[in-house]
Amino acid sequence: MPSLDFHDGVNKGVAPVTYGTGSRPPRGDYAKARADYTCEQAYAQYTEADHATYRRLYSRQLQQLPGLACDEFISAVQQLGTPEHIPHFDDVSERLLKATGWQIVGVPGLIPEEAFFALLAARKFPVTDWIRKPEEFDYVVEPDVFHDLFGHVPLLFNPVFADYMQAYGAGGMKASRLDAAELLARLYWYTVEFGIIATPQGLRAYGAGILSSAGELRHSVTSMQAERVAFDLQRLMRSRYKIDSYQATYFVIDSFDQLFEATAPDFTPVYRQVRDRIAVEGEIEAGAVLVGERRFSVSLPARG
Ligand code: HBI
Ligand code: FE
Repeated sequence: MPSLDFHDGVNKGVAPVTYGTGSRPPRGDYAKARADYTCEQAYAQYTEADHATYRRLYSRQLQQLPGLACDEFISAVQQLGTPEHIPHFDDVSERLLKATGWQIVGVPGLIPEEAFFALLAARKFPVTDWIRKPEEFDYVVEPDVFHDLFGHVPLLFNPVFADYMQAYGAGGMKASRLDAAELLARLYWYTVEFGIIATPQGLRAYGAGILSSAGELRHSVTSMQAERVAFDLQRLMRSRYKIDSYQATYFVIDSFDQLFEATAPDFTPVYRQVRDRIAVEGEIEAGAVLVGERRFSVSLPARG
């Protein structure tokens, strides 16, 4: 993800954070956050309109899942509880703790990388507590409770993916020391946020950015306009990504085991090799395909 920018004088508590270098202040109330950036879910502050927004987003997304989302996601999504209102984080946590030892914790919005990695390494997934306004129904700039909860939490019920996320957090704490945060952020972006998995039934989405997006879900799996290449750690780390449009390239894994195993070894030599290669050949632009690279073809699902 792009570098995080600290804003002074916006709030009194811990420093708030936004993506990129924009000057727009983040929306969350960072004054209520603890030192580790977590906060209580201000449940009583949700209005009936907030719950209605969640309900509408959930139902629009749910009906799109068959044939586009991976089975692991579809079978776990009901663990979020009733689609009728924004879930209580504590209820979801209780089920998640039993399934994979993960918990969800409230946060006011984006948090600094170090704090984010530390939470993941402790098997705690930060979930933004506020929800988008009705006028942002189709697109919200900062992640909100719908993206964080609906997009990210179902796969945390999968044991292999859950371990991958924890390992990512631990690796992140180390990457900060090795000055490799940007390379590691690409891994997060192209897997956790925008990952695609190949199944016997065809390509399916597992990335939260795709699964919480009304338009990108179909685009990522079926559009002829997008490139889909096999997951390759070093190729991925050399690849730039888009933050303001659908992805031009998606990386396809064969299984969550493959993802976990490919990312288990120490990344210290990987970062060095990737940097050396970038120094010689440059970065790979989003949407670029390398000579001889295998691309996945899409099979258009039957229209129903
Ligand atoms: N904070 N709340 C929140 N959610 C994220 O997804 C998030 C973050 N802070 C940092 C961050 N993501 C990125 O730096 C990731 O690269 C890894
Ligand atoms: Fe996300």
